[in-house]
Amino acid sequence: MTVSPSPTAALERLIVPALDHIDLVTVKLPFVAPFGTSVYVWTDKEAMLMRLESGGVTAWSECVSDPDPFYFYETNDTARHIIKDFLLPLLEPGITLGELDARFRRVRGHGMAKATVENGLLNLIATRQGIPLHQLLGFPAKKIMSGISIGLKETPAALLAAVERAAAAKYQRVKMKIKKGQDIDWVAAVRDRFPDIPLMVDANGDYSLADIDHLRKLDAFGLMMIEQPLSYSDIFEHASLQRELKTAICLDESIHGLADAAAGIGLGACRIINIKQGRVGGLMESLRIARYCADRGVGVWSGGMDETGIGRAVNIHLQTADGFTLPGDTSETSNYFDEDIAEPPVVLRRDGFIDIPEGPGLGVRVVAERILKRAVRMERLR
Ligand code: OSB
Ligand code: MG
Repeated sequence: MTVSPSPTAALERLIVPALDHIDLVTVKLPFVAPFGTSVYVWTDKEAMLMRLESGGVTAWSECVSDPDPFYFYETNDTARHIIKDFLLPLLEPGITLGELDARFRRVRGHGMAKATVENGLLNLIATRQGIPLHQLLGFPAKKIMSGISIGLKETPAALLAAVERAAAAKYQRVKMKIKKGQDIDWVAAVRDRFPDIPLMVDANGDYSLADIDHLRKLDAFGLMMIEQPLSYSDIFEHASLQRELKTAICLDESIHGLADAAAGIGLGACRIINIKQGRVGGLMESLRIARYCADRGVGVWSGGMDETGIGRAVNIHLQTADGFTLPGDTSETSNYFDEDIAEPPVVLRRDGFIDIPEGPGLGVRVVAERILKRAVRMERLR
């Protein structure tokens, strides 16, 4: 095993700029179709956005929480509370991002809230330097792999139609949601029709160890991985399950930071990790996990939270980092929204890859009129 130097050393030396204004703007965007999972069906994305203004430069970030705690314990309201009452008071111009990171560690958990502030600062610093975010993170531009997450459908025909569209668009892998009672037969139907498509399933924690014989049936389908089959809070039982399965387990919900990734790998609970930058507390922690996994031959990919164009761009830039060897949940804007709040939309190239949006910072432009049209709450914090 190689142990690489810290992937965040240079970022930790960056200086927090003075901020003239900090705003939180919550927008509500209807999904083109309901997104069904074993835990909830979402019909729109209610995203809390942060806007930082510093010396005439504006930078946006997106809190990836939902209004509800059905996927993760944080909600838009808990994130607002933590940001306002605990994180922003620690934000002092002139300190380093390393010092800010150390201060944020006193606040236990609430990674999505922390990531919102951190993402905003990194976007602001990159924008002020006139460089794209991926370059600030220390990685050259490259074409980004695509992947789609298909929600639970009403009928197998609807599922097959969605997979058909994904295959035609050249998505590099297809993830389908499963739940108890809507799993083996549905996967079999997809596999039957698409014998070669890179396919995986995501259970969002719907099963228990009592289902081990049932879950073993998934081994027949040549899946890339099974994402979070057992409880959202478990690592230990996933290790028991992984020993019984041929298919790799990927942990999503259980991974809140580097320590959880180390536990998952050390216990043999997973062979792949889904890094959602918000869930693990930001881009710096994501880079640490990606490096830790790469040093141990464990694949990682960038998970999605049905983000608007702001959060989607963050995920795209992150995937330039070493270690992101697997296609993630990065799909076209049109998969979620008729009209996003940022331009340009994410589209797949003809080869199924995605281009990094060009320009300083995130490379996407937030359209003010669309923010106003979609805003359900605005609060000036500073
Ligand atoms: O489990 O990965 C998940 C969306 C919301 C909450 C949890 C999950 C998801 C997705 C969609 O699977 C990912 C995306 O397309 O952004
Ligand atoms: Mg998942």
